[in-house]
Amino acid sequence: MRITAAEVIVTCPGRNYVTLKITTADGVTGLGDATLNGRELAVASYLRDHVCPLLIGRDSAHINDIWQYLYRGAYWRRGPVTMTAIAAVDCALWDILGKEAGLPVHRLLGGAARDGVLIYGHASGQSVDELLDDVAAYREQGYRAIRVQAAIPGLESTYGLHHPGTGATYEPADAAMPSDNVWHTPAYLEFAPELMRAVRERFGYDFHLLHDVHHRLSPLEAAQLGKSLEPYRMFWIEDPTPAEDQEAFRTIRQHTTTPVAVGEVFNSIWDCQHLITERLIDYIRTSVSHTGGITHLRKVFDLAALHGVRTGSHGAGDLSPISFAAALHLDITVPNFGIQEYMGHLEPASEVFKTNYAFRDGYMHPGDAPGLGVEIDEEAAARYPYEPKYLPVNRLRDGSMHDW
Ligand code: GCO
Ligand code: MG
Repeated sequence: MRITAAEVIVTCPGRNYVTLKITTADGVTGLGDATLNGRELAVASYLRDHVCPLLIGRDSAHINDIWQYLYRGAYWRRGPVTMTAIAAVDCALWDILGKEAGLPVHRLLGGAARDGVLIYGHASGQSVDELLDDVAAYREQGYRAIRVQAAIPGLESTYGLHHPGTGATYEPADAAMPSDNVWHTPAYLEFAPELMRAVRERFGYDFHLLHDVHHRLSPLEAAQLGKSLEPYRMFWIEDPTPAEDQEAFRTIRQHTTTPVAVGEVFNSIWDCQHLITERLIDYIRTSVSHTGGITHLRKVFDLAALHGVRTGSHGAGDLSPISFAAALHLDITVPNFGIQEYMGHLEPASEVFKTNYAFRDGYMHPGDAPGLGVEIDEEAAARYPYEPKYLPVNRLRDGSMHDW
């Protein structure tokens, strides 16, 4: 059906989200997530100023052609801003197609290949004891896979933890200007195996254990970490080194059997081509909304399937519920699915985004509503206008900037 409108909605129900809403001549609407954390307004402008005008009058069912038109036609290919904008268009068009067909998107993708989507939750603590209590709480809720992070002794602050007293969902983008975290690798390398030992000693091995390194190590340090964690049989260590250096993963691979995941900052298949074809990683973490949408992420996942690499998409709170729903529709269909991250969203987000996915017994289910199954309440969205919100930056003790 002919596209008659394309609008960008920016809202901040706890965290900034950018949503693209496409409307057809029949009045059918489709939604896509265009949120690029910390750089949200850049994508809003890219869409409003350079993409929305190009969509008017096109056939919403020509998803492949519109994708190619926006990718090849722009001259400037790839990059987080471009690929997030294209992703939003792509997801909105799949949403429309599903609504027109009266089918959930996973049915359009060939149907479910599993009963549910295995997810992992985020346990954290300002101390090991606090972390262990949080792991217990996730186990009680039925989680079968849990990421653990805890405050590193000797450092003033550690990224990726609940702020004391804030409850289950942590929110890393906490300031109008980026604050400084101070990082010290030796303290971390000493602490990480102690932390995993404490978790396994208390809870055993009957659940998947994950950990995020946030790109902070050199290849050899990452290899040391991997070796030191081998007794705790990690599901994965995530982002051990800065992700753009694909060759670094060869070094890690040569030294440890701890599985490695990477990809939340990738935007296209070209960012992970060698990682996948040379089998240097175990899990590819690219997300639907930062990697060109369902259309492009399927290609990444298919390449991964050919080379024994499984999926483990990013699902942090800085991806909106629309993105999370799109991930679930894809996850439930792909043969090489591994796991899906689920951080959840801060409470006001549920006033703005009405979702259909459901958690049962450690698995997520995308639901059977036509399309992606998420709607936006625009009046509620307007009650939460954009606020500058940034992640902290990371420095070493001598004041130099360190990797994120
Ligand atoms: C993850 C991510 C988060 C990021 C967040 C940034 O694995 O979920 O690394 O911890 O910090 O996405 O906004
Ligand atoms: Mg991460």
